[in-house]
Amino acid sequence: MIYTITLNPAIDNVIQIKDKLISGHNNRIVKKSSDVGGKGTHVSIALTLLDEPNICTGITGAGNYEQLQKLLREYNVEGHFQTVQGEKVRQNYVLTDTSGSSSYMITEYGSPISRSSVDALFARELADVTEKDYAVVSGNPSLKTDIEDFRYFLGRLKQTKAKIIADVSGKFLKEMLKLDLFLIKPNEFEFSEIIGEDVHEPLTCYNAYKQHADLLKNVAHVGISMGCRGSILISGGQAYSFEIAKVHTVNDTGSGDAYLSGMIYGLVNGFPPAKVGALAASVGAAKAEMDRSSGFKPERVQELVPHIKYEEINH
Ligand code: TA6
Repeated sequence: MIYTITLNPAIDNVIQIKDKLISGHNNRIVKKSSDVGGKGTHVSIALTLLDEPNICTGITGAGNYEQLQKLLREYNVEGHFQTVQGEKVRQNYVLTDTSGSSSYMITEYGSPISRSSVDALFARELADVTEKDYAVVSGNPSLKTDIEDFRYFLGRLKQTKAKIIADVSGKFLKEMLKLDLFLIKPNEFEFSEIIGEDVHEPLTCYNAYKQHADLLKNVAHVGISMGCRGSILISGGQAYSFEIAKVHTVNDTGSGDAYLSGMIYGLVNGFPPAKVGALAASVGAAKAEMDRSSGFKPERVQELVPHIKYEEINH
């Protein structure tokens, strides 16, 4: 079973304005919608759309939880979160425009995780996790979280012996790299931050990966996404770079989470690396065509896969 663990989920208030956002001007709203926010929740939505069974869990506030549940159920996902009384699901804001350029994310900090909520999560929602399962820690806990409490969470997770997938950044990713990990999927900026140098092209990222092999020796599979410059996947001694699919971007929020979901689906189902990366790129692109933060048309994914250009780079 695949468990997605979101330690700081959100409700995304998606606002689409006409043309580009101009400061000092009255930017008219064309469309408003609410959607599921937070990264692990998006992975559960994507895996469900790919017909891959999964359990959507994590820690969140009890306030607004029913609204989050309602939004998840629109994608046939049932949330199994450990809720904390006196706290609420944070509200994020995603601004997009009709020009198809990138979106703006305006996010609340949310509430820090506590050891008591971690213990409750492992006593209930994660009680049955074993070494046969996958645990996807996707999305950082609130930046207000004490790193010792995150370390405590990781210690509990390590005890389950599950195969761990990490899509976190900064100090949280540095902590997770101390564990044996099944997969990480930083973007170019998150990868640059952990290796301490700026890399933004597929081959420079791959060379940097080789130069920092010691830092990443505990990670079985490494994906690095680079926006319009595509992505690379290093897996099973092979390395490939993938171009992005040529699609009309409506809202790129959540595309990274969708990309990760395609990678997870491919790896869990034993696909060869080239097929894993092509599927991941197709899911990420299919998401970008949608106006909300999550979801995509599965049939679009299948249409895009054969057109993803890729090449082997570990010469
Ligand atoms: O990756 C997309 C997304 O999860 C949005 O839904 C929005 O909620 C934002 O990222 C949250 O990012 P954060 O890093 O604050 O968890």
